[in-house]
Amino acid sequence: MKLFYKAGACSLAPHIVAREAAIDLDVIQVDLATKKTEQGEDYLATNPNGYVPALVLDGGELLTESQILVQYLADLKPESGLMPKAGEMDRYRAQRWLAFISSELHKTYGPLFRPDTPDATKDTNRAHLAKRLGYVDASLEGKPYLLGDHFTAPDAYLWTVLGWSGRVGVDLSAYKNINRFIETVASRPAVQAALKAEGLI
Ligand SMILES: N[C@@H](CCC(=O)N[C@@H](CS)C(=O)NCC(=O)O)C(=O)O
Repeated sequence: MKLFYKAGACSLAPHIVAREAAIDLDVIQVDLATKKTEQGEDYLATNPNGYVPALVLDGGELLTESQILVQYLADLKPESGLMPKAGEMDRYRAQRWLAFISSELHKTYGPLFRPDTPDATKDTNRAHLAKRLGYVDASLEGKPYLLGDHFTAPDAYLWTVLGWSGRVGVDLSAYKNINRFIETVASRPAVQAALKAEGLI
């Protein structure tokens, strides 16, 4: 399988999940400005939407959407516990977090990176994030991870998205549980390995 990524982007979430599950992937960096892969190939021929992450399965099928890739990879190694089993209530709790992180957090951070986003829109997005991050912080009270004691795929996605905060003026200093969560996840060997592979440490 090939994972197309950009260092530190949302593609870091499936990359972390793959390493947590000990799944061997070819990781291929994409220049999002030129839409060229590190081999100089046209990335739009792989993913016509031009964004990362994209996973190309061994049979050639393309899978996209961060929240789907982390589930697909976790389900390849059910014994990893990275996604609870379908039918169990925890599965829906995990999917609920994935949907929340995608639609309430990820897509609100996105415009903060773009130079053409008006300042007023950026302020609106930061205010929206402050509300949602307050909710995340309260949800992490008394537990190390979103679902409790065990690290799961939503934790990888949340940690990745939170990591953008300093670059786009989202102040996390008020959120003690979020800050503890960031440190806990950062200390995981698979997370360190993914960061190293992406050239971030
Ligand atoms: N709907 C996609 C969005 C992915 C996305 O926003 N990727 C960003 C990086 S975090 C990207 O590649 N942006 C460049 C672009 O859209 O051209 C998902 O949930 O995975």
